Amino acid sequence: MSSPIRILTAVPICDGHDSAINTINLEFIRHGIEVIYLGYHRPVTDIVRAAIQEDVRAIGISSYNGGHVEFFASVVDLLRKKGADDIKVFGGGGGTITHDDAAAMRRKGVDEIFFAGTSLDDMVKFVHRRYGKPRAKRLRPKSFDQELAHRLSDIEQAYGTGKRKRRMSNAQRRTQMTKIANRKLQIANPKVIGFTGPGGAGKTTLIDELVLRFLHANPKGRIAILSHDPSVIGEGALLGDRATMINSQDDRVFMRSMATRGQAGGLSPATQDCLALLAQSDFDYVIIETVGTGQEAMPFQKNGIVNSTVLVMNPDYGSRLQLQKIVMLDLADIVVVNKSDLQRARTAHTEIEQRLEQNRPGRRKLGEGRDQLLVDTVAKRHRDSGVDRLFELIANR
Ligand code: B12
Ligand SMILES: Nc1nc2c(ncn2[C@@H]2O[C@H](COP(=O)(O)OP(=O)(O)OP(=O)(O)O)[C@@H](O)[C@H]2O)c(=O)[nH]1
Ligand SMILES: [Mg+2]
Repeated sequence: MSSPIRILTAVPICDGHDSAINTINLEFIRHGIEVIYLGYHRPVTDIVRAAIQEDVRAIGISSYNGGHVEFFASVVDLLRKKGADDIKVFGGGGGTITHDDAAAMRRKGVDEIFFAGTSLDDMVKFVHRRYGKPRAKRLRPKSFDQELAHRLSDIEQAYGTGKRKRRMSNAQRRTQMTKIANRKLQIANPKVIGFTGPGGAGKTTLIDELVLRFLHANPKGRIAILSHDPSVIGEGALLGDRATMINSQDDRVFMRSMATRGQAGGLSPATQDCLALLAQSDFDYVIIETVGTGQEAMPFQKNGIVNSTVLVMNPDYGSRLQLQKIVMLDLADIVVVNKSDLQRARTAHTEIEQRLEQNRPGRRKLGEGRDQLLVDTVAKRHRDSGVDRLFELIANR
């Protein structure tokens, strides 16, 4: 079985018309395509950086506010400049793109423009026909990010085609790590931090705020993010975290979005190996975000590559009884009560504090017991003091 086609979609800068692309995204996903959605009001540089890091097959742009001939051409030109012209460009903009404009855009290297009245089915067929086959030949990577992106694709594809077992043994992983280490990527020793928690608790928003603080605190540092969204084997997925992560669209941030491709528990079959590769690469921090998880989830292996784990909780988890059932409350190094602006947050803090108290050294009948940290945040507020505190805790761990 071949891996799903991965494409990136976006709406250009100064354009808020996202309703068309949202409809098209959903149709693509329904037909087995993995769509990394970057959002609206996006500059050429963000689109090209994301496409290279995500190593997509093509970029689909939806443009309504004019300037499309120049905008599409700039995307094609920048891809060429970056040595990434194996990533193709296509798109539409209803009646705002005339047939003459479309002809000019094709001459400048755009693959296809879709006009008003085209059926969604025709667009899906186009993507499968044009981008469904594997690339004939890989271009030699021109940059560190490009090389890393290609290797992450190789790992993901090997799992997709069944060439690699669903989970490697530790011995196999060590061999793989040695092979990776022997290649040319610089070796570093980054802090690897795992973020998990229920769907919608604010993990992505929080990570983006932490990235902003990191970029300010370390003027030359680099950070990698491995982000997950759910999908079923052989089906498509909406990988939408980039649309929320505004601060993370930066040359010093390498971000990769992965679909779980049928694996339960919050991560993808290829995650461990992709994480191993990132952890061996030249980053100060590697951040991993799971999909929204349930009570039983414990996505990060004990003594694995992840150094610290952060459980992001929504204040609205139910009652104290629910807290007894959340396995990660025993395992996380830091527990965050996000959305502290909400009414129930104060009660949530007290209840979770009491729950963590049961894990403290001396309180546990079995095992050693541990000191866990509890932090309240409002991730959607800029300059939130709780997020500042979380950043300090992570930086000093
Ligand atoms: C809906 C709409 C809005 C909504 C947007 C909602 C949203 N969140 O998207 C609202 C009301 C908010 C809005 C606001 C504005 N709008 Co408006 N809007 C439209 C409208 C009516 C429909 C666009 C649409 O979504 N079509 C549905 C899609 C699915 O169909 P389609 O356009 O025919 O596209 C086909 C293909 O091209 C293809 N396609 C499209 N994109 C892509 C991408 C890919 C990857 C692929 C494969 C295919 C593809 O899919 C369709 C298949 O049949 C158009 C007029 C029109 N009839 O086109 C004006 C229009 C685009 N808007 C216009 C304007 C001027 C504005 C405003 C500036 C108005 C104002 N003065 O405030 C603001 C700007 C908003 C902003 N921030 O950018 C103008 C643009 C004029 C121009 N460029 O010269 C238009 C053309 C109206 C007009 N005739 O004046 N708008
Ligand atoms: N009120 C409030 N809303 C927030 C806060 N932080 C995030 N949100 C909102 O919560 C919603 C979900 O945020 P995300 O960051 O996407 O949550 P997530 O945990 O990454 O979601 P999944 O990846 O889908 O599990 C968004 O609408 C955010 O704007 C907060 O501190 N307070
Ligand atoms: Mg998220």
